[in-house]
Amino acid sequence: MKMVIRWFPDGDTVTLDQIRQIPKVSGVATFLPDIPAGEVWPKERVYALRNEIRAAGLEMEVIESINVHEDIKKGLPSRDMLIANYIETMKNLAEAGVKCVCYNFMPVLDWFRSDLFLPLEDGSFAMAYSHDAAKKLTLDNMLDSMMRGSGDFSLPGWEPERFGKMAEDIEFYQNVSQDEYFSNIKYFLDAIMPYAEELDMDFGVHPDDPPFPLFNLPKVVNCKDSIRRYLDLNNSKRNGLTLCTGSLGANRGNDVAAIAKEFASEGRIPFVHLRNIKHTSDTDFHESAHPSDCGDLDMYEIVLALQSAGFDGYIRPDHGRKIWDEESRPGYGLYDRALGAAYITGLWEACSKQKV
Ligand SMILES: [Mn+2]
Repeated sequence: MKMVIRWFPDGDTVTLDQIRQIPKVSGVATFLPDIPAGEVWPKERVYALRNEIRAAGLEMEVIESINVHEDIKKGLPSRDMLIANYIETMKNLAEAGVKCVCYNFMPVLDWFRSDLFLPLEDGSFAMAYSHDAAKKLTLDNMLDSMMRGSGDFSLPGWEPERFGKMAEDIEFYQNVSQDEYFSNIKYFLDAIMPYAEELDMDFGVHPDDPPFPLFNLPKVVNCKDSIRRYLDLNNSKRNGLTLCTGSLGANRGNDVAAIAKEFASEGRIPFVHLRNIKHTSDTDFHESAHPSDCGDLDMYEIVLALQSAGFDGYIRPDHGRKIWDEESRPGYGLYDRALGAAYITGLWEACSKQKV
């Protein structure tokens, strides 16, 4: 197992030198945020980023994410050219030593929270989701609440370049069935997986976050059955899952440890986002500190399931709370994620030493 921390090259409040000092962290999960979806990531930019990270004593083996252009998701004729660009980016990344890519296939909207800084009892702040509140939002309200909530920080997946066409895209998908959507996913996977094989590059699709439908958009990966369906679209072992415990755990019907065990034992989990959440109703939750007792997920069971299934990929602590008055991008400050990393390291060691 290798531990990484997500790092934003466009003015992160957290420095590579700080990340380097978190025990057991070997690298970062990062990306080139200014390159629009569908364009090739130039080799020199990829190498410059890799060299900056290496100079700080860290590795760039995980990319999160290469965004998939909406035309690919829609299955438009332009997808072939866009997929060719995607494959060029894969080649440039592989050459620079990248081994794992986290991406998602969610239509139009990436992750969403109704509150980016909900005050908790202990004085910390966490991201929260209310399904009733979310269902009442118009698209404009939603964009406004995410942009206002994040202050001056850019949010991954909420790049302003996407906003202009969102309303039109939502309309488009009203006539796209779940089956049609999955055939568009298959087209993409069948095109890129031969290259993933050749380049020794694992792909982990990120689950829908939250796992509930909004604006009647197709859902992709939100439970064991849909994970199975997604992985069965292309049987390459490189076609895997990013096990995001918070995203899957937001649906109370999901047994995250069982999902971890089943898919890790098949070698289909290259990357894990470990985070805990506390439900306030069947659909509503706020994110919590990483330890099991702080939320509803049994992190010990999940780590044990991964280990016993032979998991040997990358793990990162996921979103942290805002603590100790830190100013940062929501979910991505230093302090609570460093606490999460230390906790995961402890759990990992304890689980591995208790095994007979
Ligand atoms: Mn995640």
